[in-house]
Amino acid sequence: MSPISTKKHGDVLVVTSNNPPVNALGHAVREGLVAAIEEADGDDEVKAVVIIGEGQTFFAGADITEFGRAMQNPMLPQVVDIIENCTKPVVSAIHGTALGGGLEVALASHYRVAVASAKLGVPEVKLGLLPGAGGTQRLPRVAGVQKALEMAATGNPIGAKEAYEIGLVDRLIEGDLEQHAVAFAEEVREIRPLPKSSERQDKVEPYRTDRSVFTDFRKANERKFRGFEAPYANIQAIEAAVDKPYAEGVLTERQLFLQLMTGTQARAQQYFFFAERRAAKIDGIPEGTQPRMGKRIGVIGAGTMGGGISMNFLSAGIPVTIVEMAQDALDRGTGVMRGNYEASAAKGRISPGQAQAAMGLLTPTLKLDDLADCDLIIEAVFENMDVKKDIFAKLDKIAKPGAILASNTSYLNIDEIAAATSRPEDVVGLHFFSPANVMKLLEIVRGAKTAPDVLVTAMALAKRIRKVAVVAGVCHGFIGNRMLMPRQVEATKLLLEGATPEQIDRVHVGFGMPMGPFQMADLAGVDIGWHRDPSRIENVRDALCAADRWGQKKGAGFYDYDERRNPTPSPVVEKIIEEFRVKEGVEKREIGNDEIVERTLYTMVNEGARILEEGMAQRASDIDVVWVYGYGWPVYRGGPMFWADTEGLDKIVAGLERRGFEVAKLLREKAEAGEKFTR
Ligand code: 3H9
Repeated sequence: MSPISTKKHGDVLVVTSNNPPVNALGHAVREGLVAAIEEADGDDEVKAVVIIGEGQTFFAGADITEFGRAMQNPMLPQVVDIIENCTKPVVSAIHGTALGGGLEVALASHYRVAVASAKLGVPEVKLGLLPGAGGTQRLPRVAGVQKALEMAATGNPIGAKEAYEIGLVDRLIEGDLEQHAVAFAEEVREIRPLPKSSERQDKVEPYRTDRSVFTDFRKANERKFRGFEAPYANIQAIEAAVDKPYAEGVLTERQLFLQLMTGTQARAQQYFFFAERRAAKIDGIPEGTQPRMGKRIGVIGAGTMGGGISMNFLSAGIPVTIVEMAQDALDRGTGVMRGNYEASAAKGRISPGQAQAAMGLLTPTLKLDDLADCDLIIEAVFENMDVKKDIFAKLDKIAKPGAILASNTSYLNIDEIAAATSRPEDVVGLHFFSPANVMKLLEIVRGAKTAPDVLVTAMALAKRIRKVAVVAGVCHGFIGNRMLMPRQVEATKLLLEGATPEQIDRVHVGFGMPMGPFQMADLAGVDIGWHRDPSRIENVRDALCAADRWGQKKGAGFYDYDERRNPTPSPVVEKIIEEFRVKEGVEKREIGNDEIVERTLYTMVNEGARILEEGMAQRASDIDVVWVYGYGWPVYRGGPMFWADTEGLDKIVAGLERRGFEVAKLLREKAEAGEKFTR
């Protein structure tokens, strides 16, 4: 049965699409839309058409699962042209989201009406693409060049109210959408000529002589778009909308679309779209497992981590009880949180009312006993097993039956922590990344005895606080930090052998990481994990710490910093490295960038393979989600495991062997079998 059905309301033909979950414009939908327009054209009684979506949304875009496969006619560019060329006025009635191809259908319609909660956007850039069904040509003609640039190159949608203000939506609807859309269609049914967005010139014409909008936009977003191909292709296509007649502009759009579609970046970004959604699926959970309650959260520790974690829940409207040992630490912690909310309000990201409401949900206390009514308690004190065990033993006595007891540890053994309680099935790791109120990633660490409904609750809460969660097994450093270790070890060895911090960081930044290993150490603090004994100097890091070079916070670390935190290479560091080189008897040599890649990135892939082999990650794509959201791995390279696949696993194995590393069994097996990690 076709997902498209038609029915008449008087002389208006209502075309309804019912293709759950998101009304993607798959083949059957496209075919049905064309048939519906033909029906309208061929029926004299029909005077106007309304296109509307059944269920939660209007069309959320092309069907991404069709990409990379042989597509069947009619293709979307044909469909939208058929809609625009309908001899009767076509009204798109929008609720939920009109995204990508969905907005292109709406733009090809002669009119658009929407409910106020609807969102309109062209997120193709996030899939490494551009709107390929006339969207880059019609959007600037309707919404204006500046807005089209913002929407297409960032992929962020706009709300219906804004869309109405800029003329992208013709009327905002309150009440029943279908009924009002039909009434609107009745109003406009006699108007001729039909307004066609492809023919509009008024909003693009002024830019033919003044190009500054494009140069300014490119410049303003230089950092954000670094390394990505799609944002620039989007800009170029919109430039064509200004420079060329519509018929020629769409040819440029098509050419750029095909170029992107066949490239590695689009493949990586589309892979990642599904990887992110797959991560939410937890293996081995009995069907029908229901989440436990998550109405009140307890957080132990009001430091940077505890405060950040609390803010996630407060912002989502969930009350938090936060515990500290001393009043001044508690006051300091809550003060920082308040300051963060106020800063967000000052920047206009939230309203002052929202900031106040969030802080109103916080109960600060010095008594652990006050956590008795919490459904989930997250411990976020410093990394010390004895301290954590002590806290969990106390929680065991305080927490109500069924409460989930979580640790925010980044390395320690959850099973050992769970053993300090009489209810290990209620214990789970919730590893937030710093700054916890900003970073999207959450590692859910599944202990040997963690109950299925505890995992389901953790996943559901993660979604509520807008985190992307990945399930990890119990091992030192879980997925993310465990893979960071070989990188760190090799980067430090490379320093002694002759590479500089700048060279290694440059290779990583050139690869697309937001920063290199030494820039990251300086930002996080070189002193993290330091033994705090200035007389015990066993490596470069000890020497830096002993010399008070703790990173950005001290104005000196692997780099020297000025007052504005601009880094410059440090002669002091060079000297420290030289001293160690002599002491260790390492000979200085020229290090090539290839060697840096093989020793710091191939070794991460190798560790990723071990993690998979040991079942510490459920699937290779989960590892990629951890690295993209936790450490800023460039999404256009898909993540370390996807990247390894694109490099070629045999190449990775050869590189590791050349540098004398033991190759993980799974990696070798896959390379020999000609298989990939991610497909
Ligand atoms: C395009 O339009 C190209 C054209 O310009 C040109 C062509 C020539 N296709 O995210 P959710 C699935 S490119 C297929 O969890 P939410 C998704 O995988 C497209 N499947 O829900 C998931 O499946 P499962 C431009 C899709 O409520 C299920 O739907 N459009 C598609 O949190 C639920 O998804 C976009 O990029 C799709 N297009 O968010 C929009 N979309 O349950 C992409 C979703 O098996 N989509 N699925 O895991 C989204 O941004 C969000 O899904 C949306 C709903 C906001 C719509």
